[in-house]
This record gives sequence, C-alpha cells and structure tokens, in this order.
Amino acid sequence: MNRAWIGLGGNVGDPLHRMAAALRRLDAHPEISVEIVSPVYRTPPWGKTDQPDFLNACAGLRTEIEPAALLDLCLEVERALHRERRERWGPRTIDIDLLDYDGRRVATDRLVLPHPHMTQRAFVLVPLAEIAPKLTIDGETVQVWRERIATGGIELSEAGGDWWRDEARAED
Ligand code: PH2
Ligand code: MG
Ligand code: MG
Repeated sequence: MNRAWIGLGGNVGDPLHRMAAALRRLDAHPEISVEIVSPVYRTPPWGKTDQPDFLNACAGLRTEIEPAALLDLCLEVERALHRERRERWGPRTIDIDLLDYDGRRVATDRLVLPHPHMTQRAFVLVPLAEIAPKLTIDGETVQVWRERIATGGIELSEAGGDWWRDEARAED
C-alpha cells in the first residue's frame, strides 16, 4: 500500500462541514482508506491577505491509486462538494491538495510532488507535523520545517483526529 498525504482547507461557507464530507467521501472509496487525520486549525490567509481566515487540516491516506488518478479523485470530490473559487489564492469553499505520495517526485503540468512551497506554508506544516512529524520533504522532516516557520495567528479549532467522522456534520 502506498501512503499519500493531503491538505484540506476552505474559508467560505462551512469549511469544517466540507472538509469532513471530503474525508468521508475519500474513505468511502473502495481503494482508499483515510488512516490518520490532524486536528483542524484556524489560519490567517496566506498569499492574498484580505480574505477571511481559513480552516486547515491534513490527512494520511492508504491507497494503490496512482498519484495522477488520486488527484482526479480529489478534484472530483471538490466538485461534488460544490467547490467555488474565483481567483488564485482567493476565497474558496473547499480545497484538497496532494502534498506527498510516498516521497515520489512528480513534475507534470497537472501535478507537482511534493507540493511546491508546502515547506513554506505554516497552514500546511502545523497540521501535518501533528500526524507526520518524521515525514521527509525536500531533505528535512516536517517537524524541522515546522520548527523553522512562523506560526503566529494559527489557532486550534477542532482537537483530535475524529472530528470528520461526525455524521451530522459530514452530511452534504
Ligand atoms: N490556500 C490557498 C491560499 N491561501 N491560506 C490559508 N491560511 N490556508 C489555505 O488553505 C490557503 C491559503 C490556496 O489554496
Ligand atoms: Mg491549495
Ligand atoms: Mg488545490
């Protein structure tokens, strides 16, 4: 089994509901199991700062689905959850990003792995360090990247790794 790490986020509508629904949809796929999920953090907007705070979380998946097909599935889940995005780095209802896939290096038009700039984004590193501190990205562990980055303004929103299993919240 391969292991893929994903990042989830959103800042429009009810991102917690959509992130939970996204994880439940991925887990319901016969060839994917959601193995571990991080707490949810409220994070200041990165890139384009005049927009609401985001909620962000990360998850580890087990799957035999190859990276390109897994990306398609993530995009399908985004669409099924009525993703809306009007501009690059702007507000969105749900975003699912493939961060790492068994340490593989991929560089196509559609997919670059590991996710470019993830080592510079506290909204990825803070949740990821909770579930994958020893994962190596670009020659350093996530824990080390996490220690190096400024994390001001990031707050815990949902503790633990079970928030997405809540039936009522994940109904969509
Ligand atoms: N996603 C972006 C742009 N900026 N900022 C935060 N805090 N969290 C995000 O998930 C995020 C962002 C584009 O995908
Ligand atoms: Mg993104
Ligand atoms: Mg994306």
